[in-house]
Amino acid sequence: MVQQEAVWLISLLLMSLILLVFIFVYARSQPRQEDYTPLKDRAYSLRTKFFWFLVVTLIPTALYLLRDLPYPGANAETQADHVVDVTGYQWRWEISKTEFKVGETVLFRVASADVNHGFGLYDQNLRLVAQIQSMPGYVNRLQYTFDKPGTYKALCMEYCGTAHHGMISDIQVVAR
Ligand SMILES: [Cu+2]
Repeated sequence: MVQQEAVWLISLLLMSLILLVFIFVYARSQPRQEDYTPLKDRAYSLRTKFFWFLVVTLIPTALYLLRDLPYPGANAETQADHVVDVTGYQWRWEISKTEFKVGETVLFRVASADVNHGFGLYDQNLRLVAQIQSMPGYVNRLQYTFDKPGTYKALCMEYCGTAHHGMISDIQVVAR
């Protein structure tokens, strides 16, 4: 009995001590208004400056980046000089017209007769200039304006079997 009372007393003492620590920390943590006023003012003025900085830089940037809007959409046939049908086969391309003049805008209607292919249009330095999926059951539209003369190439961009690498067709673009 005596032991139990001693343990109880010690527990009570320790709990009080912990409570005191909590009260001390809580009392010390109360913000004193006057300490923070200059800091708050500085932060708010910084925030206001940052806001105007964003307004001044981001609005012109957005306008500049969106200057090409509206992008030519899916119903762009009327704007194109030629509408060309492209069909992917294992392993060749069938392209209804392969000779164009510089400055001409071509709308490629790309489909596939068998499996998924990728219609990739490369300029004569083999730099990719336009690409779209060639899929069975879909006609995907890709519009491109040839701005340089030369021999462009259509390459398959999606591995489609043994002779995938052989799916290369030339497209000639001649100066006006
Ligand atoms: Cu292919």
